[in-house]
Amino acid sequence: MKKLVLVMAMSAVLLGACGKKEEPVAATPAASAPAASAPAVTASAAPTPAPAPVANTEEKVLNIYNWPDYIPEGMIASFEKESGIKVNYDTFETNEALQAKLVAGNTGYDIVVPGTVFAKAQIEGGLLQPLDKSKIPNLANLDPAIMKTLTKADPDNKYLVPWAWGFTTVGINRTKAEKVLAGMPMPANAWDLVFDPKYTAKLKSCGIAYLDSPTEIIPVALHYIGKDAYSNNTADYKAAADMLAKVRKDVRIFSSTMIDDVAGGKACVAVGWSGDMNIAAGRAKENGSKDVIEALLPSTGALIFFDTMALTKDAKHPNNAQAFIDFYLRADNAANMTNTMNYPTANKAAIEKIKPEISGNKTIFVEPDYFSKMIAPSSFTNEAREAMANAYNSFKKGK
Ligand code: N2P
Repeated sequence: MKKLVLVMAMSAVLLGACGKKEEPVAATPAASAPAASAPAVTASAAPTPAPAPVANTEEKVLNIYNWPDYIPEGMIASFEKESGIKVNYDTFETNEALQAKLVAGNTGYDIVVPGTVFAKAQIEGGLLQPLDKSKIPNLANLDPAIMKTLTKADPDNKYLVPWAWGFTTVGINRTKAEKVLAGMPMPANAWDLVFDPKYTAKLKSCGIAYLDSPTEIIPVALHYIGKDAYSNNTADYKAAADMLAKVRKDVRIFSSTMIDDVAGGKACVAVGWSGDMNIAAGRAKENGSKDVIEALLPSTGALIFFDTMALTKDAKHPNNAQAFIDFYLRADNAANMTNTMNYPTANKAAIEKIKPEISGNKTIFVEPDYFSKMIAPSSFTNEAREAMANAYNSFKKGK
């Protein structure tokens, strides 16, 4: 019941931001996939021969490009074993890196996993191809409410299949941070820990880490200074860069794979992803550390992301890709992802298989009250994306 309420709250938030900003539609039309052949419906009593199964003539290979630390151990091996398909699994660290690959073309990848803030323009720009849904019966396991929210990026749910969702937030090693703050009280708004020089000047001695991507840092910086996280006003980006410049010297690590930095005590505060911060907390414990590590829920909200599987426009193994997507959409596999990676699944059939310590963790499955404060995904105009990249680069270079 609680989870249903959550999903409904989430849908309301995500739909609320509907149609706020539109990416200009690129000139290239989307590549079209062969139409799924629907079996003919017949009223005749005569036995109809079953349609001959279409042989999968593809070579037994599948190339997947996903985010790091996002798939349970053994999942690829078990797909390979049962399908006989050899999977090459590579990772990218930012939406920008994936976008650059897709734009350059000939990626060699069949499945990619963009965030919806980028996927919308990728669909419009013809960089992805529609799915043959007849090959993915387990799409029926997905939560219709979440699929509806995805129509903002993918109007008819033709291209995108949810992998997981989560949010960019502040992670903390409370034990180490409290020590260097030396009696200074924790702020109500956790973003102060990473954006207010009063805190960063102290916390730098135990290590401050930021995700290394304009579209992770700049939207939360805009939000922190009271602007729209998906602003279209270039002056706002200048203001965000000015704010960030004040803390630049205190930031030690820029990384999208900071789990071990946080778990191992190299960073005591981070702008990181919710699931990764929870993994870091668990890993520290496993390693025998007594430090308390937590993902925080800043009082003003955190930045939601939605990552989705899609076929590249020139995927050489679309059937193998669809077989993998179908495999991932089995309730057991989706639940395994959430249980081990600490990111919520959009798979409704998986929900009952999620461990109580995960479903009850408010920094993984946030409560409806908090959900309403969160920053819903939107999309950026090209101009805004450029302003964002400039603001981020000047921040990182320290000029
Ligand atoms: C998990 C990766 C989360 C991706 N390590 C954020 N879009």
